[in-house]
Amino acid sequence: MALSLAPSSSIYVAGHRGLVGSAICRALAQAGCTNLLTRTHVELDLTDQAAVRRFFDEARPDFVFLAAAKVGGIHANNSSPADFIRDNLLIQTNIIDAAWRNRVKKLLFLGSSCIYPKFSPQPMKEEHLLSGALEPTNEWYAIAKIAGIKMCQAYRKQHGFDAISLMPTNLYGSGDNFDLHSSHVLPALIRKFHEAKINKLPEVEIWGTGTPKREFLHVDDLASACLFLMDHYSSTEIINVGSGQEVTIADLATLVSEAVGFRGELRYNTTMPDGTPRKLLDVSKLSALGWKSQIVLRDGIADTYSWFLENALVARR
Ligand code: GFB
Repeated sequence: MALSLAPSSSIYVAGHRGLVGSAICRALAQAGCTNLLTRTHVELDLTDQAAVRRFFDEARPDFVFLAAAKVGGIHANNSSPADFIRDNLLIQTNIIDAAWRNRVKKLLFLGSSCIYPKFSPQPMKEEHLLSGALEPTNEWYAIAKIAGIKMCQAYRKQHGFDAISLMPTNLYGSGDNFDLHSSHVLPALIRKFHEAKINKLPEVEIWGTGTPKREFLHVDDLASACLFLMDHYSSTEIINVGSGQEVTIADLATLVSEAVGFRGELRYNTTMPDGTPRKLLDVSKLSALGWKSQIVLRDGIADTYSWFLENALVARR
């Protein structure tokens, strides 16, 4: 049975300073939810089991949005596999267990589209989970996220804990990470094109061949889906959250260069990995529940570029 968020509900947003967590906080505030619990990394180290248990014992939230995670783009995933698998396993295990122990009414766990096999049929349906080998550049992160899904399912099966798991596609938007080593492709391209324009450079380097396809979802759309599913979904089955639209990296580069106003050349560095060739989510399950994304990619890129310009000095660069 689905539960409803009320203005007075006590809601813990884990990872409230990140791309996803900050968008969820904005959406909750817009929905009139005023009783939000947040803790910075300095106040609460989510990899510390005893500290997480203490926090839940004291704070006793009714609802939990588990948006805290170690995330990054293809290069970060590929070069720090130990950090990605360790931090994500610890964070999600500590929170899911402490939430159940403290009788949280409902928990929403965020996975990722990279949990699906590298050569999954497209678009990828929820039932394609664990049907083939993973993409090697991010299998460490993917395995941690799959463990999170299984933990939610196990706690529901054994304890009746209402934990749901959402699989978002590639995200972007206000508050993104613009560090060129650790970011995802969209914020990286915004920064590269912007700096090339300012410095009057003749070309911008794009990693890989430009042929992989990716589906992008604005983080405000994801936050809207999170609130919708917290209210309307209660199941052991995972559910995809995407825009249903994919573009090649080359087409994305053209869109971003137009938004930024860069007129030089694109140079493809094929010594950098492409990653999975395609990962388009099948969003028919979510559509059938009555939710669809609102922000088209061109508008979302313009919005993110504006955020970058206004926040460039404080953005994580
Ligand atoms: O966004 P991205 O880093 O992650 O890269 P993934 C997507 C594609 O863009 C790859 C290419 O083919 C990259 O080679 N690309 C081109 C670039 N130029 C750049 C650039 O300057 N920076 C970056 N970062 N990429 C991640 C996973 O996979 O996606 C995570 O590693 C997670 O686990 C996340 O699932 C959503 O889409 O390949």
